[in-house]
Amino acid sequence: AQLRAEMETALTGQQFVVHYQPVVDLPTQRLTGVEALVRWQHPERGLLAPQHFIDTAEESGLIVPLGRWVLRESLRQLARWQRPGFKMNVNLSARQFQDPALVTDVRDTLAESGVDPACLTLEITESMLLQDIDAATDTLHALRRLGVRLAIDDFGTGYSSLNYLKRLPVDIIKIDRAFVTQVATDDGDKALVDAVVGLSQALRMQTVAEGIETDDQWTALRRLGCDFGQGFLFGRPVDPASIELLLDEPL
Ligand code: G
Ligand code: G
Ligand code: MN
Ligand code: NA
Repeated sequence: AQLRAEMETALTGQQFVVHYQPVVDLPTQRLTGVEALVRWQHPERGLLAPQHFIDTAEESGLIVPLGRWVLRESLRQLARWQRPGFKMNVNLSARQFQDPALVTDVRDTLAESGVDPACLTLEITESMLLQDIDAATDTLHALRRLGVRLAIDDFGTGYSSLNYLKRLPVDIIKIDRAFVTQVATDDGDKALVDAVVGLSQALRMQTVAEGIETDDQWTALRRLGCDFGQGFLFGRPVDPASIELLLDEPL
């Protein structure tokens, strides 16, 4: 309860900040976009990662206004960084995804920012789709009609059946770090990533491998045909000024 009250103060007091992690084209390591990751600049405890507050935000419902703020803030950044093809990925929480106002919020925030909706990718997790797959599919279609792209985050850690993946209006599959860590050393993980990449290609989806930390992982994933990559090898989540140093044509 205390944390929740503190977070309400933090939201009005502008203590939240957004950091951005590079997403690269896997073969070339060229920067193609970023993922927005929220942090809390706590007055006493310093910069807090989401693991310290996202669950509380979700349980209390505060994730809805917080998520709305993250979307507005990251699209404001994207408008500044806009260059051909550069993409912004934003995570949606379960509560946000179920919020009846989500689609109009996203539409209005896009309009306010002036960015091309195709430059925004919204990330959802498999578990968010399970409760009511028909309602979830409707929401995904409505979001897609706005022109945004959709990604399934942490893929492989939930219970997605291949059967419904086929019917989901999704553009991108993000392969969870759990499968990337040993992709160069474990034949099982390699086979699994191979299968997910093959499946994605068959469904005309793109793949992003998450949590790439070593050259060996990068090489293995490139050979397996993964399209994009994210991980400490290419860049940690950093503040906006640090991303600006990486842009091809600096601001
Ligand atoms: O860098 P990292 O510790 O930021 O992120 C940890 C987890 O927090 C990730 O699973 C990520 O999806 C989640 N997360 C980060 N930012 C946001 C956000 O703005 N909204 C939601 N719903 N989750 C986020
Ligand atoms: O679940 P989601 O993918 O939205 O969140 C990304 C999380 O993974 C963040 O906490 C981010 O800091 C973390 N992360 C990103 N790249 C790496 C990496 O290469 N290694 C590790 N261990 N964590 C990573
Ligand atoms: Mn994510
Ligand atoms: Na993930």
